[in-house]
Amino acid sequence: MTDITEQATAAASGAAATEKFRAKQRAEATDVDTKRVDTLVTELLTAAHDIIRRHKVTYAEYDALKSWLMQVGEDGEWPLFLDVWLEHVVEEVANENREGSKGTIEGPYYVPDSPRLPAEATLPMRDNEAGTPLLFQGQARSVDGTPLAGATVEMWHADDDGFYSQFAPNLPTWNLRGTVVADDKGNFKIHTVQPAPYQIPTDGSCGKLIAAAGWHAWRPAHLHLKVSAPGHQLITTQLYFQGGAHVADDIASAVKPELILDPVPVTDGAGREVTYDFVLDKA
Ligand code: MBD
Ligand code: FE
Repeated sequence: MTDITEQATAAASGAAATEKFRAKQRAEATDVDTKRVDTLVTELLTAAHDIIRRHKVTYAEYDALKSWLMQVGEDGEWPLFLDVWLEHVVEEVANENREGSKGTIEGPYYVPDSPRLPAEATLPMRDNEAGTPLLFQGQARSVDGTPLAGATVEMWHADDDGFYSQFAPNLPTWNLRGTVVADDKGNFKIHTVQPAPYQIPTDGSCGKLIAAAGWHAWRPAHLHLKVSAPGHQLITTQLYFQGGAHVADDIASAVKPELILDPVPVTDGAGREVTYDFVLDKA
């Protein structure tokens, strides 16, 4: 029997992210506002023209850009590229008037309809899933303080090797993904394991850009969350860990001071625990 372990590749995770995004986009297709497209694309191109003039961009550089852009498409890495380097500003603008908890970017690895779980639950995981056990607990409330009974807390995160289920090979479909339904006081208790820092794929076009520019490819360890309740605005956010690698230099620029957790050792038993409440703006 041959012993070939399927490897995580930029092209495979890019293809999965592209497919997931297309599925979402089919449901959300919107009308085209010609004036708006004209304004935005003209300004974007004008900014590019200015850069070319200011830096006297050469034909060799223009051709390098052209082949790199073609490669991003072939690798399926447009979702990764855009979510790492642009989404944080879209999020900033979208949520500038919120009064409740901070949000941050969604990133390319969300999958809707993860298994529904009760208010105290363990995320789906393998037997002996690696990593420090983590108890993440808290309450969902409205901005006026009202507990949000039956709020849903969707969580997804990388495993101890930095891999996301459905975007890397050989992981159970819903590994470390779940939709926890809070109790009648808005409380939830989620048992999981602490994720590892995440390195974006280095073997594809985004990795090539990072190497060419002398950047690093890391995101700090993070939990992704979407919290929602009837009559309230959904929060898409991420939470990080105090003192963790790359909290201060996230490649995706998605860390905010309010989003840094500082879990403490559990009093009896293994692992760490932390309490974090979500405050939702009214719809
Ligand atoms: C991630 O895990 C992520 O959250 C983002 C935003 C980009 C790449 C990988
Ligand atoms: Fe992530």
